[in-house]
Amino acid sequence: MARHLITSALPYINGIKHLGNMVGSMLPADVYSRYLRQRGHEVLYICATDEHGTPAELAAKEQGVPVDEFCASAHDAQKAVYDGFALAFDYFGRSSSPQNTEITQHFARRLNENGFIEERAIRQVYSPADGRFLPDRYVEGTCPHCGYDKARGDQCENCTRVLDPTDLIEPRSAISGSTDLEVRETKHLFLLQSKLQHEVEEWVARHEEEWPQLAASIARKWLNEGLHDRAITRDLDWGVPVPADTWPDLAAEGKVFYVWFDAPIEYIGATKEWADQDPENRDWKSWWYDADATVRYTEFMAKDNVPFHTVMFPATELGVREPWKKVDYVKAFNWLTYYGGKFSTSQKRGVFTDQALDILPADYWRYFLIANAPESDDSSFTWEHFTATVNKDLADTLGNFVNRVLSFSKKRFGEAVPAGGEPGEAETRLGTEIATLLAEYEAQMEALQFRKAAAALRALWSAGNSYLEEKAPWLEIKTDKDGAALTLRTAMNLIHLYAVVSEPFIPGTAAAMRQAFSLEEDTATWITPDEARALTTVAAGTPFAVPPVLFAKLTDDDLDAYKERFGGEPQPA
Ligand code: B3M
Ligand code: ZN
Repeated sequence: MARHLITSALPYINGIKHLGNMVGSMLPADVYSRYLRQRGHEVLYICATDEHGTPAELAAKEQGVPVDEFCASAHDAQKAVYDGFALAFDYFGRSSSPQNTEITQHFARRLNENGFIEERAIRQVYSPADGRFLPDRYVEGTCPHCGYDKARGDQCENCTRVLDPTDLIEPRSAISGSTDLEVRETKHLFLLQSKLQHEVEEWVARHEEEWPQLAASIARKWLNEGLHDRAITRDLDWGVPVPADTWPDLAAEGKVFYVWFDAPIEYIGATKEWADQDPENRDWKSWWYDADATVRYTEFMAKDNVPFHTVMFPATELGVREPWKKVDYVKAFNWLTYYGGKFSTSQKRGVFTDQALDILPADYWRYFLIANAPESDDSSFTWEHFTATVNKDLADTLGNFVNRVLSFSKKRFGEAVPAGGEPGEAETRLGTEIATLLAEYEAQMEALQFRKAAAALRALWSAGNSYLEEKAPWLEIKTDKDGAALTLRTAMNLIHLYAVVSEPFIPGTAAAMRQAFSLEEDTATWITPDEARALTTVAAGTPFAVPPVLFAKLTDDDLDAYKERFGGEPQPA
């Protein structure tokens, strides 16, 4: 059995994330982790809030609280939402932890010893109007590559190219909007990525064939443009301090590491946080340091984060010259749009994860988002599509099946799975179909093809409906009571199977379906296609209860109310 190390891009601390963030990182990582755990693999799913950098400082300033307090409460607020979404992290850490400080400083010292860090005097953008040096992402302007006019000084979010603030055409301060910008000289640490170009290329070449095209092509594009030496320190109060033992001058000036330097290291830092809070987890290093071939590391992220994970962080890890685990598989996502426009945190457009949970339970969102994940292309969220999907797939195909079968059986046979009848041709056919669809579902999950896995799951649910329509136990019972008992018993076995195989997608509902049956020592452990074929796990005589309606049908009034509250189409840009 493999040991699966799984991480999803660390949500930035300043504010609750929208559905687009959720579907491009944490949710698919959770679905995959749950699936692997069910299959009996050892899984370590690590995530954390990304807490350093200017946006955190500014958000704290806006609220009038110290930045550490701001981060602590913002972390708790995000964690509460993720609990609401039933994200089963093994640990959800904080990049401002002492563990991350320790490992980040260690990485920097090692990179320095190995000749990959250099102190350089640079000329940096200073804004007299703001009274401060402007960190890269607080200089805005026009991208020299694609002409996007809201490009940030660290990266153009339109064409994903990594930038320096001085590359921008017509730069301005993102804080005050001031265009009165000066360039002043100050000393910073530079990571000599150009010296690592060749090694990173070799490393990417060994992996890219296995990576999905989206991740591989972005990595390639970045390497082809050439790795540039980059400043990895900033003039901020909040961040991992430059260690004084190695760089006393810079430490005295209060320089901290750039947020993108310490954020990926927090994948390791959070694993150590996990270990430190529970002595049972003390072997954290076996996941990360000199890990053997049984450890497989999968990362989840949206496409704008790909360069940092496929090139920049691997360059750091390679330059450290210690055997730190590097990513095996990069699952990258395109954008989820809101009616074809951008979800925007800053412009508050779209649906935020806390609002989503206000409206409906997590499983509605989890299913819809994964079934429509922006895998091969961007995909668009609309309330029309959302309500139609909920009604058709969740309420009609799954929920109605479960309630119809259990209620009818209770009415005619009482509160135990009915006995009688022998499986015949229809059951054999159903068993074969189920085994085939389940094998398809497994294959798609193994390939991390979430939309296709969701389609296979939906097909499994549909197979139950077709069987029920074909056998029509409500008619059968008038002439053949044993036959009706067989049909209902078989359908109840389908419900139990659905409870197991739907768990990664809709864990809350899956638990309700499984708990409908009083089976001793029942677990959500995976069922193989061959085991599923028989449809006899739930034996005659097993007591059951009819669960409350699993999914409420959404009405036209609901649809109107959602559109009214959130806006039914994108606002003009
Ligand atoms: N926090 C994503 C962002 O803010 C960033 C991911 C870090 S992963 C190490 O865009
Ligand atoms: Zn651009």
